[in-house]
Amino acid sequence: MDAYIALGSNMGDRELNLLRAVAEIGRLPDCKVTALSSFYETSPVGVTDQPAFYNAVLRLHTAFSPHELLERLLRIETNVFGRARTTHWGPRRIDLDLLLHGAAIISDDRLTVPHPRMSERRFVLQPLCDIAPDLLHPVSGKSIAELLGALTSDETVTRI
Ligand code: A4P
Ligand code: MG
Repeated sequence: MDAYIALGSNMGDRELNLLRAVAEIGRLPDCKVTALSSFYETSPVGVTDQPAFYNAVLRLHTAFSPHELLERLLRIETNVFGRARTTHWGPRRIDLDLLLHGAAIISDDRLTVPHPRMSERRFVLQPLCDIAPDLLHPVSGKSIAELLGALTSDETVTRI
């Protein structure tokens, strides 16, 4: 199954944090990173009074179920990056979001897939479009390139 994971960092060495996270995700059992976007520097969305982020997206070939994969991602956030859950949407060394898992549509108390805010966020759609422009969003049926083209937000997203 192909899953797409968004990576974000706005604390510490942001580029190194993304590289470390890609490596850790690639080390998960029976998982293989099969595509990786460019890295982007992006203006903060939501809580705007915080440092700029680095963002990227990868494609993972995996046998994990969506919930198992989420559990592994949360474990990397905590164990590798020592992430304490403090401010919602606040600064973090790493944030790993499961964007898509095949065509799965899930919404329970632990997991929502597709990620509920992915279609409005340039910092997600631009890197996702690098690696999967023709991929169809399982709910809207629109391609990633279409979703990106429809954005009107003034978020800045600069390839680094
Ligand atoms: N959870 C449910 N569904 C998912 C999913 N698909 N992927 C649950 C990952 N997690 C999911 O996440 C809280 C809980 O969401 C998890 O325990 C999991 O069970 P969190 O990472 O602790 O909280 P958060 O990241 O502060 O909140 P959230 O809602 O994930 O925020 P977002 O949407 O990730 O936004 N601006 C820029 N430019 N770049 C960014 O990367 N990121 C955020 C965070 C805000 N602004 C940003 C960026
Ligand atoms: Mg998150």
